[in-house]
Amino acid sequence: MSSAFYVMPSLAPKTATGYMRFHLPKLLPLFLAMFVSSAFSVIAQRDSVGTEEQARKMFPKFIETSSALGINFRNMASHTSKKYLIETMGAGVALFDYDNDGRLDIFVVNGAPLPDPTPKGAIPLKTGPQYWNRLYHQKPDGTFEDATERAGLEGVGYGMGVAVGDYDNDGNEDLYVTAYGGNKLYHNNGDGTFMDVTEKAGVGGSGWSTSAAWGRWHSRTTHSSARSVSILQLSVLPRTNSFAISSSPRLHLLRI
Ligand SMILES: [Ca+2]
Ligand SMILES: [Ca+2]
Repeated sequence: MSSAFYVMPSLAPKTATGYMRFHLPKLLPLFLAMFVSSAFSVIAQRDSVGTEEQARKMFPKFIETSSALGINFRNMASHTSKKYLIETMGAGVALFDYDNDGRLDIFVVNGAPLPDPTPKGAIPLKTGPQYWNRLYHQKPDGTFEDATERAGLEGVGYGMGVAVGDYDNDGNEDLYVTAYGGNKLYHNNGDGTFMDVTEKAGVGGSGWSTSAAWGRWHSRTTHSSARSVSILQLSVLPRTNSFAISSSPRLHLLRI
């Protein structure tokens, strides 16, 4: 704010005391106005800061931190001139605590190389680390480390989706990964590694599976005891029957 106060030279006093006596009564309203204006300015700024803080809390912004936190993953869709349908599908991701340390870890599904053109009936296979599925273990400081090889979760085919569920109730989350050409069930061994138990469980499927889900659909009481038995079932959504959840393959793995 700028201001000016003028007096006629002939009326102006010649001493400092005289100046004070002459000007002070006239300057008081100006000083008062400046003080009030400054006070309102401070209050307005404080209220503005408070409003911005409230806005930040109500509408938080997200910052892309993947690389900074150690996650360097790129989905390899292997685009061809034929533009096959599987190239257009986004891959799945799972957030789960595979080592039970209280921190969420990340599993991401990856594709595989596709010949251009791809011969009819050919099953794509992962040919190198750039096509691997990836498991990222979260460390105590919030950053992630690649634990794929240690866990044995590189995968084999053109991956699509992933479903997390502790199918054997041993306290460790297991993984079911869908793909084009066959799916995989990985049992969590509880020591940072996983075991491919697909064949043993009989849930490999075939063709092209996209989504899968674990669900505890019902429980029943055994005839031999009063204990309630929960059944965790697995349903897979084949691309060829995308309008209904398939009942096959259905996995029944029972634990109390
Ligand atoms: Ca964890
Ligand atoms: Ca388990």
